[in-house]
Amino acid sequence: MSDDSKIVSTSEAQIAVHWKEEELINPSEEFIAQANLTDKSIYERFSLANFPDYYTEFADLLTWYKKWDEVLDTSDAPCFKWFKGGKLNASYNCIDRHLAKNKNKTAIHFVAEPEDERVSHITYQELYTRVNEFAALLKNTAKLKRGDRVTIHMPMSAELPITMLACARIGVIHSVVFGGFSSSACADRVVDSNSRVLITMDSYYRAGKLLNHKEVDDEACALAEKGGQKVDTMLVWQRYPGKMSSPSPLVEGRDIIVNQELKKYYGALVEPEQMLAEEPLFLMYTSGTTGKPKGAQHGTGGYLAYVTAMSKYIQDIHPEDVYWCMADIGWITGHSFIVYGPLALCASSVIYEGVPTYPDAGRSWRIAQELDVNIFHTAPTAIRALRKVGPDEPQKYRYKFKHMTTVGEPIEPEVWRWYYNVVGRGEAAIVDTYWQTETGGFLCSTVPGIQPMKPGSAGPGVPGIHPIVFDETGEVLEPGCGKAGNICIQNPWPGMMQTVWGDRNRFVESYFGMYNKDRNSKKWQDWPYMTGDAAVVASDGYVRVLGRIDDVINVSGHRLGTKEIESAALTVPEVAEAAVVPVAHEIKGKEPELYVSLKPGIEATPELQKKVADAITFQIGKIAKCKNVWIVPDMPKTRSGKLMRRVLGAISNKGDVGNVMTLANPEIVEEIRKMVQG
Ligand code: 6R9
Repeated sequence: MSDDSKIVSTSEAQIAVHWKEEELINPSEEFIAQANLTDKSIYERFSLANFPDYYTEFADLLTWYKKWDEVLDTSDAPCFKWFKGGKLNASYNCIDRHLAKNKNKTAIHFVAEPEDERVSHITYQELYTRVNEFAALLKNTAKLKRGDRVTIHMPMSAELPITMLACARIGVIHSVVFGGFSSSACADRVVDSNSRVLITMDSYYRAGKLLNHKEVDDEACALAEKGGQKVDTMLVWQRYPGKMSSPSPLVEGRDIIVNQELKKYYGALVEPEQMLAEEPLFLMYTSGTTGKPKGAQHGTGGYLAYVTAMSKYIQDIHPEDVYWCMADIGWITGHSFIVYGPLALCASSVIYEGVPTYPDAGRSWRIAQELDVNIFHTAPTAIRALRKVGPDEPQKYRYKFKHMTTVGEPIEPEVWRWYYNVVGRGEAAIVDTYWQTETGGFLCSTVPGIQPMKPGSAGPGVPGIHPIVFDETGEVLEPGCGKAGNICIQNPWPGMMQTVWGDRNRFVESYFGMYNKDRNSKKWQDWPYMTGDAAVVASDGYVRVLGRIDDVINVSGHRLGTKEIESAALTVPEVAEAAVVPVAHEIKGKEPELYVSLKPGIEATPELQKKVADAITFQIGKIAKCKNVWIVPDMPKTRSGKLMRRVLGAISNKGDVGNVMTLANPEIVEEIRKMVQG
């Protein structure tokens, strides 16, 4: 998650990185033979010298009403406009254009949590019908029009992409808020985007419980009104069509039950709006450590072209594939790689309700087996959790992945190898995709049909992306120099956010503040995009992301990436998860402190603590010796599964843990605090 704290000195990151170089692993011949992209000349074609014209190859994957007049307009840099003057519609590209050949193909497999509900399969024809009907409702009942914003606070359901695509059809800008977010997080986003319509669902299942979701949004409406934005229409989808499964009463004059209202529009067709490429498609809020969340604004043509190309070339999706991305649609990964990318390619995309580990550790692999999923996409946090609860579980099921993705955090080589050997049975190609909410699609990854994999490294910039690493003075750190710095991207790309909704200045300062020398420059060369991540580039060009700039710890003038220490801890077989935080030290400046959780059934003992400490000294050296090794029952995590090092850091430094109520497991914070502070 990006935040404003990224404008910090990268002097912290001038480090000699002590992580041994991992061996390269080649994807199988079988994989390469079927891969979408095996032509190595792509890197030449997509060289900086050919920028920006090479990106028309991506735009050509889409169907346009009118081709663009200009590939890249830099006149309002760094708010770049891609494929200027071109006209298209995202819902048309994800649905209508597939009907002639593939109307009977499954677009969405929806897997409900209660296993006796079985899976529902929505064909492209049915998706077309349902998106048209809901678009008619949005237009006529909710009185929405092109350019309006709508907040969508829905759980994982087939109705969520239907809602998004219906908005896209009529040119309404959607702002999806992760379903697990609280009423106040939702209200902030309603206010910031000036949404007068909120779309929700009455209830949903999570780990065995049917949650009353409408209640959360009743509260969100009240809070939004206090914040200055009245929600005049709340559209409520029913989890069980035909009956309300929330005890919260309807609010007269505001609430409309979608499933009833839709009857007025059965059979309706709505012409897709011909959107300019640069018109916004959606907002995705991303939180900062300071200030209110930022609405990353993504455009229609550039974004859709970019995610379609990434799904095709990096995720290697073919129309005949069954593809499952385990993320929640409420995050950017779900937008780009459950909805827009895969559907633009006419793939079958799996959406599931619930959590991967309920009712038991085999759920994910059962879903994969039942639907014959062959491309699987998840995050290190889920991989670690699945490894923890059921390391041998995948072997019990019949499924065959040809390709797997990891995203969201650096992955420890140890965890990577379990993913590769056990989940992928040593056969599936893995791509480690490094990117951000703001970037729309991938920045760094291997192209699986061209390059070998390196556990723990994302890979080089994807074709067209030209990374560069700067130190805090703006000096370039050359690949192979062994030092880490702030990884930036030299060139704009079509998936890049257009601006922060309603706050151009914040966009400029947060992402370009440090390395741009002339705020009035109209040249793209003057606006390297600052990711705010520390990374080191090996001599082969592979990028290893160490974490946010502020995740780098300076110990006695030696700098250590928290990930290196965590990786070392994870080489101890009993350890399931590890997190390192910096603790202030009078003489050394900072000292790392380590938190670990153990695999099930393993007891915390002083011997084990010592074993972990020794592993770190062994793997990295005495320099990385931790002040303490705390064995905790679980790690504090966000709802999206990101390990909250900030919270652990506050505990270690006896500081304020801040508001932890939006965490997935707030109760664990107090337990750890007692353990550490006594
Ligand atoms: C897509 C997404 C972005 C931050 C990013 C970085 C971290 C993402 C990564 C990775 C190492 C990877 N990150 N992918 N770190 N390897 N493959 O996660 O977006 O939620 O905005 O987070 O996540 O620190 O800056 P977002």
